[in-house]
Amino acid sequence: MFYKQLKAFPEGFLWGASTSAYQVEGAYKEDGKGLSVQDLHEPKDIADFKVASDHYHHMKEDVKLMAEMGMKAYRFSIAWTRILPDGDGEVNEKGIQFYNELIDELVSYGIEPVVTMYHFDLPLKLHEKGGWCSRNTIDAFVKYAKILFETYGDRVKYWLTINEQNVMINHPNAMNPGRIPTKKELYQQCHNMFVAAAKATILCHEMVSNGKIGPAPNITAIYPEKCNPADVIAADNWESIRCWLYLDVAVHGRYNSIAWVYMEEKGYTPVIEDGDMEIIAKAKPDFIGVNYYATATVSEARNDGTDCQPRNGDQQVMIGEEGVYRAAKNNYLEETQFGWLIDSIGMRVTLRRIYDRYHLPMLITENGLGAKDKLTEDGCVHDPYRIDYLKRHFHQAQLAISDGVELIGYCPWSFIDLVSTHQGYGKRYGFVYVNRDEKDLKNMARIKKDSFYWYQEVIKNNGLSE
Ligand code: BGP
Repeated sequence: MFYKQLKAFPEGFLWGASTSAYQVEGAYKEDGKGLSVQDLHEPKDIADFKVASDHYHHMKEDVKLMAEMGMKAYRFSIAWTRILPDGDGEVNEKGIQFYNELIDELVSYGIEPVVTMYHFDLPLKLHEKGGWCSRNTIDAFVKYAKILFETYGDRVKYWLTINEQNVMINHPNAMNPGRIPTKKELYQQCHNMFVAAAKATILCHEMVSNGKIGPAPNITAIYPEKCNPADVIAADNWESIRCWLYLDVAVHGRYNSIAWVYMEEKGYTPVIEDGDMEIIAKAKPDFIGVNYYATATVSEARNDGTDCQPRNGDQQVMIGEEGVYRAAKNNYLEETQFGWLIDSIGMRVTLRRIYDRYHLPMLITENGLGAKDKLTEDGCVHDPYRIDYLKRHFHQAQLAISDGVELIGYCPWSFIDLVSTHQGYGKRYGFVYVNRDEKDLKNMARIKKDSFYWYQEVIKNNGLSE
């Protein structure tokens, strides 16, 4: 086997964990919060996002647990609708106060706040006025961004603009209650998000001293099924359309030619207004947030009406696109209980590809294992599968660092159990168990899983001990 000298995780490495507002907070219309598109979204037969893990009412207890685990960073999102209930109208002081208290609490324990400005929860009022298809949403986002930088910029140095813009474009169901937009509309939404994120990036640099800001897309290496060159082209194309498009615009300030030609051929090109590309080119991210779960494997499209074969609606499962690519099986990889591939080496591949293309520091903003965890009679949650999963991925992260990749931190999904986008509490990711299930809210007690204690050791040692 090829010998590789392992480098240590750098000093000050941001070992952390992630959540997002609508999946963890609950209190969906308390203290002046407006509704977001997620508050209308009630996944079939499963818990909705209205109570979630009730973090809104357990905030101090939760942050104490973060400190006990030793977390150096906490990546969370701010609910736009707590700050501006209508998306662009009056400011809600109680919402401002909640995040002030959360940030103060984190800082008091020496935990670095890493804030996602927008994680799937567009204010419903903006959605009703056209959502991201409308340029007004760009202005609303800029107004919201100014408030965030002004209010929290003294304590928050790490900012993420938009979570998984590429997932919102490729899997629009959950973000668009009512009619699903056409692809043409989706690529217009996408362009408008690029402009909004670019404006926020420029503002952050103007308003937050030492502020660092970047995008947080869901990136994954795409493998060709065979060494058949036609499969390689299909994999290249899909990687450019699904992944690089989003980082090329954010970092290089331009659409890549493969994605642009794809949009032209399909009739999806967005309207680009005068000045948009200048703003996009001027905005320079400081780092890249990477959500990585699994690689995908594809083969050449047949273009015979069978390329798209929907399996389930999950964001991580590729389904194919007519004339573009076919989803293929990768016999080298195992799957989770939910059909997501487990590919730790693929994470190293992905990180290397990103670094080669952009040469920016990276922060892993999501990665983790969704499983059907059980609270056992001994009052514990034994999750050796999660420990095994993370161990393998941490090892590959260390190998990537040893390859020269600049990795500044690792925030697994998720700090605590929260509502999964499709499977409610039947699919858990946390280091901390929340004692509730789909229908029964029980007592919402927080219970440390075995992985909690394991991760605590990893953080203490600044890496894996074996
Ligand atoms: C990412 C999202 C997260 C989170 C995670 C796990 O795509 O950014 O919000 O939900 O996936 O996904 P799921 O809950 O579907 O298992």
